[in-house]
Amino acid sequence: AWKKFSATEFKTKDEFEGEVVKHIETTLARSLFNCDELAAYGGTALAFRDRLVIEWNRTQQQQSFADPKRVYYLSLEFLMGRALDNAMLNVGMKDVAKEGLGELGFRMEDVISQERDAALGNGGLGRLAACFLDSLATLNFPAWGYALRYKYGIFKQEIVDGYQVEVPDYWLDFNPWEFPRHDVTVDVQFYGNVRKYMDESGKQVSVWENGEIVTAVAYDAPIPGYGTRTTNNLRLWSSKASHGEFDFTKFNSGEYEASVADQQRAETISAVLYPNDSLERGKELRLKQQYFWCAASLFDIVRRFKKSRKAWKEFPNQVAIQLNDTHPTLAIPELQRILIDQEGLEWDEAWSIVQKTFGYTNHTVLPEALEKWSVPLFQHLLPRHLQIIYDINLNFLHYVERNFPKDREMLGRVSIIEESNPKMVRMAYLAVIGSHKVNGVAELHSDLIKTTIFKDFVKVYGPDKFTNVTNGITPRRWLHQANPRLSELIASKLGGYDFLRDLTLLHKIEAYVDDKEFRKEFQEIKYANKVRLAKYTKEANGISVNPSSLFDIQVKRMHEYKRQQLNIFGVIYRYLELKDMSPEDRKKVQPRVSFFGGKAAPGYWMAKTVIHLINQVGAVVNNDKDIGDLLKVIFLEDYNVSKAEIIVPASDISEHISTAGTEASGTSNMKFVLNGGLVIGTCDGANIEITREVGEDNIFLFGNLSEDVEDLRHAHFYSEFHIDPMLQRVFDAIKEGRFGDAGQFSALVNSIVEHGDYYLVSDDFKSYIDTQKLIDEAYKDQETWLTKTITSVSRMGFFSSDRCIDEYAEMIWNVE
Ligand code: 26W
Repeated sequence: AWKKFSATEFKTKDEFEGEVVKHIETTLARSLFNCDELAAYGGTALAFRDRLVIEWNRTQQQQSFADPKRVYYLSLEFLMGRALDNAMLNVGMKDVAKEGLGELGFRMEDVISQERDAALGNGGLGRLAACFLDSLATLNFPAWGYALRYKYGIFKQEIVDGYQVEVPDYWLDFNPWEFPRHDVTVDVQFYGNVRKYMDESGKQVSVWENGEIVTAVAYDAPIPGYGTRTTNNLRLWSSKASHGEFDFTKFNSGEYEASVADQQRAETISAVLYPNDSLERGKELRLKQQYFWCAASLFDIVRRFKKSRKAWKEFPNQVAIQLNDTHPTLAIPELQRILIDQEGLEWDEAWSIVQKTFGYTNHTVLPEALEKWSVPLFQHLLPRHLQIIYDINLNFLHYVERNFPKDREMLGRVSIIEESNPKMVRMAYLAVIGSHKVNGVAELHSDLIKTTIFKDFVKVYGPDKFTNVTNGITPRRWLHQANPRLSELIASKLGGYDFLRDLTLLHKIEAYVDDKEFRKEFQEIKYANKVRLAKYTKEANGISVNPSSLFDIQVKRMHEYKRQQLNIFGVIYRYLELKDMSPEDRKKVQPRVSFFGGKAAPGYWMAKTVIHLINQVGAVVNNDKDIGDLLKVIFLEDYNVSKAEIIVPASDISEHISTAGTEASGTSNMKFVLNGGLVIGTCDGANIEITREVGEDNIFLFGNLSEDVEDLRHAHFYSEFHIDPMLQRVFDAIKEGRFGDAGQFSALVNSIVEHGDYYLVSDDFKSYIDTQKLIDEAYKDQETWLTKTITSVSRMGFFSSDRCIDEYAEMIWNVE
């Protein structure tokens, strides 16, 4: 039998301290006499890492031996946040460590907060991938994540004079969680040409040659599961110049500078995460990143498969590859290329393997987010892949032609190649054609993709190829770590922490909804979490907010479709109403703090304008003596995972107010409700399923429905379009210059007044304001409010990412 921990074991606080001291003095080569919090973090992280590594090695060895079907999750983004708290949770021994650190003179929270976020993602898609890794390990699935090791993650946001400024995020200074594997490398080719010839048997062979080679080096990070010894692997590829002959000739011939330049050019590939989260810009470097990562990952996956010496037809029984959006779609032609050009399989046999191997998850229906690459760029960078894509397309179009002989338009509509100038490769179509299952991320979204962007493909393949897997979140991070007191309260009633592994057990706390003690404690926890956020706000923004106010929070990427502008216009409206009231009437008003947070893509001017407006409104409202605590407006700088862990547990209300039909799912909506906050939201994404679970009485829905959006947009142009009068009041106040120079906000106002209000801000404004008033009234009745929040928490079991991963495993991956 395995001894659970064979090396560097600690069971007591003294042993733990010994480990920490050893690491500080030897691994970090620091003196104990000037040990600061950062060194304490380093020592603690390394002590826990030692224990993680043992389990990690064991898991990998056992998987190599048993050789089960593995899941590979290809995602350009993994928004992991901090690792130490999670490692402590999964290893256990956090209490021991807390005591030990105390003796060394440190507080656990301070030590944990020394760690920099691993911010290798933009938003929802990247954080979902991180939750999935947690669930895959917890559920004991043999699974690997594959991504790029960006030197710079998502930029750090600073607010200067109310404007967003981007600062580079160099996060790798000290990262104890990654292990460079200098022996695990893959050479990846770009550019070059394709030579075709007949071999002796008369078969045509293609050789892609004379390209530029860049080397991928693997960096691995352990992914521990909760309540299990399984520790999976996240493999990140870093690019460097290859040390092929080419380099050496240059070097030896004295072209030192040129060879250094080559080096830097190669390293550029994995240098920086693209900060756009829904605008495709068609940059060559981005396509290079995608191919570099797909080629390295597939080489690695195929290499592992070949060790088992199984027949190629077994490949899909050993390997499931999930494509997180279209970013890894090149993996499809790459696998086809490996199988036909390198392994000598026939086209049809290879293609059947490819289709059985891949599954594709779509995360957005926004047309501007759908990836397309120009054919000339493709031809230049990946000439062989372009040929393969043309062949895939040809076969597919023949099939369509045979089956839909009467619909001549169909061929042009479903072709992978868009006949524009220049021609474009539609990556989403390639992903659909190359996969055996396509899924959306919430019910409404999965229905929408079938009736809009993939409508014709439903005709071609039938509806069964398309399915839904509603998103989920890991309760380990988003309940237990972010809100330890709530987790403890729940555990005290359920007789332990089993609910962290089976979140449906939460339904049992509904029995305590009338229990006085429980209610009191639940309410105290919410208050304490609000105090914590108030304290943070004071430190970060220098503004005091009253924790007894209603905390209204909208934190997510800044985007017009998410409608932070609707929220801030609503705040302005509230302010104008407050200004009009008599001091007597003001006394009856429910005090509120409106928190905002989120990054705008650096080139997205409209989103940046909204940030500026929020800050300008804050500057006016927060300093208005008439208003005092009745209304505060806070923009929380640099929203990220670790800040979310403070922000999410502190909401009374959170806002998920996208134009109906535009937000694929949303996942923070789930996090807020799980932590005892209610939602104001549109009938969009997972809000709809949250409503189904918690009940209509426990959520504040408003606004137009997705089926009406098209007609409303049409009406803005072809009927008389009247701006909602309440919204007009807001615009008048902006135009009067009450929030600074009106000219700065004219494009924002005009997008609604002049340019058709694409996101239906005016159409939904009244309904939004009315619903906010309902919320003010409801909040005054604290007892009923509390009942709503407790009931909601108890009904959130469905939204665990564990449920979600089980669905993928069963419906898409066929793994146990
Ligand atoms: C090519 C530029 C680009 C980059 C990222 C386009 C699109 C993306 C992502 C698909 C954007 C994204 O994060 N989508 C979000 O995915 C979440 C997880 O499924 C959903 O909860 C969000 O609703 C969706 O916006």
